[in-house]
Amino acid sequence: MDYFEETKKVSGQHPKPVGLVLEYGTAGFRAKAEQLDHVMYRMGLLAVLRSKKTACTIGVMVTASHNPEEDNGVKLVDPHGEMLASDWETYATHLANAEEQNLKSVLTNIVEKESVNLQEVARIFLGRDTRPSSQKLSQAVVDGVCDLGGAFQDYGLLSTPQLHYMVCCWNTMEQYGIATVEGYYQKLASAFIALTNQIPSHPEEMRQLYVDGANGIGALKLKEMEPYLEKKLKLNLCNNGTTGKLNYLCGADFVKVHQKPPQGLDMKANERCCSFDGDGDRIVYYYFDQSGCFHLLDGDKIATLMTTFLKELLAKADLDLQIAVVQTAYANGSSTRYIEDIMKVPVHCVNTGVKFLHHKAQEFDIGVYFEANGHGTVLFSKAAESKIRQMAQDESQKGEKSSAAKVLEHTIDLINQTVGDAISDLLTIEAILFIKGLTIQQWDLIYTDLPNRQLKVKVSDRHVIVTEDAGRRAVSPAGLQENIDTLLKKYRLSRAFVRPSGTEDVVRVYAEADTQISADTLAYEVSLVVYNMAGGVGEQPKLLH
Ligand code: NG1
Ligand code: ZN
Repeated sequence: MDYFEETKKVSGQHPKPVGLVLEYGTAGFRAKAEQLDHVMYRMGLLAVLRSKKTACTIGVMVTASHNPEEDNGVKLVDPHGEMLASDWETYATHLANAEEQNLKSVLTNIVEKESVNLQEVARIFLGRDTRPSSQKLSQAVVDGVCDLGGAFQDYGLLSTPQLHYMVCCWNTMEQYGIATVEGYYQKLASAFIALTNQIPSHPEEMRQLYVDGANGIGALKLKEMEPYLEKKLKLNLCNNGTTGKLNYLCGADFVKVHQKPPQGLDMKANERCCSFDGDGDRIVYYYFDQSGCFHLLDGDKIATLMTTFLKELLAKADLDLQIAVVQTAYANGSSTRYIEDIMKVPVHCVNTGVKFLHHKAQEFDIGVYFEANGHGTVLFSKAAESKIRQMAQDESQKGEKSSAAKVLEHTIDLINQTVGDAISDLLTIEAILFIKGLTIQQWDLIYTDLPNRQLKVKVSDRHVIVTEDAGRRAVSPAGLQENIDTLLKKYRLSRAFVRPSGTEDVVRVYAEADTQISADTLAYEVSLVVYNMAGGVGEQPKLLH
């Protein structure tokens, strides 16, 4: 029998727009929703091959995260809930771009190269966000899965990290947790309750949290979870998707990039607020002070808070475990200096993209990783986890040592170790603030961010920019980096870099310096250099203040 016979018949129902070329980028495929039907179908096919290759369940998530509502996207989730292996990203790109008549040969090629056993059974878990296009696109994935005889379970609406969690649970025979949404809520809620029970009572305002749900799936899922939290936290949810548009003037990306609050959130001075992104895997916190000044606590501040908490617990429990922080070039220079010089915790800088942070963090007993945009989590090695659990359950241990080990154990259970998770991060942060008795203002004071600015430049081909050193230096086009270096000399405490985005057709520019005016001017000047040297299109960059 010709294994790929069915695909020949059905792929015609999911035609590829002529000339369309897409790439499996930092977060899978992303494009306008109407361009993606064939990609979804083909990712259904690829997921079956990946499942047969690994003899495990594979996840397929339909989402474009913080992108506009009109966009959509898809990514595959590997057996332990991690991002797809990089060789398979290349296959994904080939498969998505193959002309109809070449589909079979591209599939056969993957099977041969990877020695995929076609007799192996395949199982796929599906999830999707709340975009209007997601349901139909997810049906195209199902068509692909079914054409290659794969079994599937469609979870319907899920946050991205929930799907990662389901895949990991299933493939670990539910050692990680129960592979249902209730299982997820119960696991996280009981860890959160156990942690907050460490402190008998606290002022009412500590429990109040304002959440901007970006009008997306995170809002929906947080609402669903609320009853499990037994009123330990009073959540005021806005941008919950009932009226507003997904990610429009709201959500974590909007708040981080524009450094201002989302629309739809009525903030009063000193109130603790946070924003999710469109698929619930990022979170940033913020507040207004008495003088009306906006303070953002981004992924770097979150990483610092979590690392401080964990390091103090390790010391109390007298556990000799190595802890490290993983960041990207976008991490604020002040955070890196604080973690390295004051906290004496090693910091590693890797390429932008969660998979790079995740892999690096796996090298340590405890690896804390966060992107400045609020995507991150904490990984505990198997050995570290069992040491902690053993100590927590050892009845001969008494006093501070034993209670620190117990807190560490609950923290492990509260953190989604498969991927950054806005709900899990929210609960972890709230528990830490609660246990340490910190207000958001006190947390903010740990260090002061250097003023910074992120800009985008449109060029005709963003891949003319090639970088090295974790995206911090441009090696091409020739002379670009030298020009940036010259600009840097004009400003104090300055740092700037450019790199092609992996999720949008733009070049990203980042600059930081001693004042906001300097950071803005530097970002503008670097953008101009990019525009002039890397084939800028459309309007020239403008100086924004
Ligand atoms: P790109 O578009 O490659 O910069 C963005 C984020 C990444 C990551 C991915 C996936 C920034 C500067 N970049 O990637 O950190 O989160 O999206 O969503 O925030
Ligand atoms: Zn996201």
